[in-house]
Amino acid sequence: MFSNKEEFKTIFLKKLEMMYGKRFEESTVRDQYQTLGNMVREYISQNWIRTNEQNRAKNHKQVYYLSIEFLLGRLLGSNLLNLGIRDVVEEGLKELGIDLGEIEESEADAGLGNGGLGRLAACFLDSLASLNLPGNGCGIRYKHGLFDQKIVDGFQVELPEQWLRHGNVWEVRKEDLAIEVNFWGKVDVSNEGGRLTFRHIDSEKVMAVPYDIPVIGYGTKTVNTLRLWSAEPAKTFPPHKSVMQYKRETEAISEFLYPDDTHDEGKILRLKQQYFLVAASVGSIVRAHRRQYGHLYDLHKHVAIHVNDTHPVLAIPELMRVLLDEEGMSWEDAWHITTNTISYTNHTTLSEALEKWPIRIFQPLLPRIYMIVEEINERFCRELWNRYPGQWKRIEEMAIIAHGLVKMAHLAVVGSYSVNGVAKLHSEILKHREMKLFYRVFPQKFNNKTNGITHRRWLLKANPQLSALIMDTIGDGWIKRPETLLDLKPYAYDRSFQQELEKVKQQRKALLAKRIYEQTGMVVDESSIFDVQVKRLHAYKRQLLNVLHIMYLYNRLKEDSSFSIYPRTFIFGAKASPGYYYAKRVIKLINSLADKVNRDQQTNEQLKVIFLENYRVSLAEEIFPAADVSEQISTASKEASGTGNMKFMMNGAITLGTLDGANIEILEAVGKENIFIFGLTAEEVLHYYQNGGYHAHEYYHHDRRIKQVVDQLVNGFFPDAHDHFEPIYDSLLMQNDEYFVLRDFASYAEAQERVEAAYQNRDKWLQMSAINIAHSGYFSSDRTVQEYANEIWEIQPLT
Ligand code: GL9
Repeated sequence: MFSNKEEFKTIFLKKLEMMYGKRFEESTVRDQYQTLGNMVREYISQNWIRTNEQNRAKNHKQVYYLSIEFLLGRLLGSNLLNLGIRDVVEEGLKELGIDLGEIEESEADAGLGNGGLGRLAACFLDSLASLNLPGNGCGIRYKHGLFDQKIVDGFQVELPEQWLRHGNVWEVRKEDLAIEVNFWGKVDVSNEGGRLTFRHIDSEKVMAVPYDIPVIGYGTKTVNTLRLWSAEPAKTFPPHKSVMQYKRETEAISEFLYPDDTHDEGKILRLKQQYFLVAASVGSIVRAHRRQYGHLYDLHKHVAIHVNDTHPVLAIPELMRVLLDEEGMSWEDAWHITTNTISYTNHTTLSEALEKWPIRIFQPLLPRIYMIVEEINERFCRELWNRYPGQWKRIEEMAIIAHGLVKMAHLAVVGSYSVNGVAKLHSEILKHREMKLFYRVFPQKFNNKTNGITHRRWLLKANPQLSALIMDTIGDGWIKRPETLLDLKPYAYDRSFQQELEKVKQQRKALLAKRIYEQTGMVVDESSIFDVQVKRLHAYKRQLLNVLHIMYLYNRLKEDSSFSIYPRTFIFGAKASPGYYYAKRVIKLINSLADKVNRDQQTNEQLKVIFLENYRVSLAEEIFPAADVSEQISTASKEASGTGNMKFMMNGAITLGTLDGANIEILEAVGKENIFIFGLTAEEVLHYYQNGGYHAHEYYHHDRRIKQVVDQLVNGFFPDAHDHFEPIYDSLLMQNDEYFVLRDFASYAEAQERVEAAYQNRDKWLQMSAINIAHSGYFSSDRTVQEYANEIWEIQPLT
């Protein structure tokens, strides 16, 4: 299409004129963005077609990754990088007087996810394509992604997100491939020649229309597909509803992403979304398979369907329905195929996140699917009865349907061939605690796949400065083989490398300081320690521990004139689920603290607190490269993996963390001299829980630092607080501090002192930083996805 910058310029200008009927001089940044996006799509169109043809021609086994969330962020920059044309494009545009960076920034984030779980799905897509693996994503094309966050008077305000306002250059609508999805109605059972047949009748029909987005691999010809489904009215309207109401209810299915992070949202619309995703995805998978093979008897040999958390677990009964009712298979054949096709990842053990649907909601909405789940449950319970005769309590505990609820995690384990956790500790907790009864029955299903992140977005794209330094030092082999970042290790001890690394970090801190100034009007000290906690706001992630510690530092600085600290900028970014009352109060607390501390002339040269509003993928790309300290301070056992921890590490920040999730594996990789660990272990935490918790009051009374900061939540210390922080105070003292914030306070404060001392030994710190970067290759999602491909999906690369 174009092979040098002159050709690029010619085609770009011509295309812009054709698309907009105006001269380049009159074009807007948005026109230029659209033009460039269209050029990229044309550029890859042949490879996209070829990838699809190859998949068919070679009878390649394919994986479909079903996820209710894909947190993609922006696509232009990563597509240009993966195609290897970013430099040509950048130089060409520069000669036209256009800044590519500005064009990239005009792209809206595709924010179709809440946090780690959705971003993991996006990282996996990048790795699948880059490894030439035949893997496609299936999701929902929400009209509105995760809400935009504004901070008003310190409080979070949510605004509807509008990523599709100016259209989406990356998507292709494929109306001819729409799938009909059925809700409500009833099941008609008839006996046809001695065989029971089931017909779902009087249903309300919804059309699922696919929008395909190309997923471009790095330095390969593979272009996979992310298929996002949009809900539209069908041709036949339901007879008992007004057209308006039917249209509204139908379109509502793909209107909003649920903004809940790890909480179960027991709403009928949410269940509709889940079945909509699953029915459309399974429908299009089997349609393609039937066309190619004529039948579905060896579906499991050609297709793997992965369900990302329990949200798409209805894929199990839906595939059963297709095989039984549409293909006329026996239960045994259908069950064999289904349980050899579906695999499942668990992403959390928080009990409030385990999805349980009331039968009274489930059954009327999905009558045939409910019948099938009942049958799965009955057969499973019968098996359990044979295995554990008389142990009705155990069987009740393991049942898929019990006490009026359908338990989605149980259905997932019973109906799949693989169940994996997302970090070593998490997978062990699943086997030996959370799902131990299931582990006894199905030990062979359980396995671990430690999470990873795409180093192409989170290092190559987000941090071109560090990437250039790495390339100057060890070449560019790490882009394809991230484990070779280990070649950097000897340079960790090299003085001149350390100095270059420091320069890069300083550049990125200056850029973030600029962003902070633009967003908040605050001037921060670029030579202070940038200490960062960015992630969803959750009690278990313990932003509160960080806050209480900052309050303690502030108190000391005010009270003790002999006390001083190395200048520090504490940076927060977090969205709270709109209905999560406590989390929203913590956001207010961070902002009140920022207000108080930043205004204080006596301390503000040493201490600043910044809350960056509207944390999202594109903002994250500016934050990780600038961080010195990575706060990963969840209550041990609660954070299944974490993935931000890996993004920080890869950009040379040092982790300050608990022995939780993947922090443990980061520790194993870098060694204890290159990470700051504190706090209770998971075992200690779980032991406390078994014995009714610990005595928060004792820690409050016996440590005057703690007493002071906890009292300050309610004693007028925050002039604008009124009674805003009472719920936080109560969580600590009235509700006995479920997340061990006060219990871990002293240990955290001590670890923070170690951080401060270490930072001042510059050579040592830079050495630690380099060692972290060198060991971050293991945490690339290329490694993770390769493990899934080999050990779960059994798929081979396209060649
Ligand atoms: C999460 C876990 O809480 C994280 O620890 C984990 O890294 C990610 C990815 O495996 O999954 N589980 C979960 O429900 N969320 C996670 O981030 N939350 C959402 O993003 C919805």
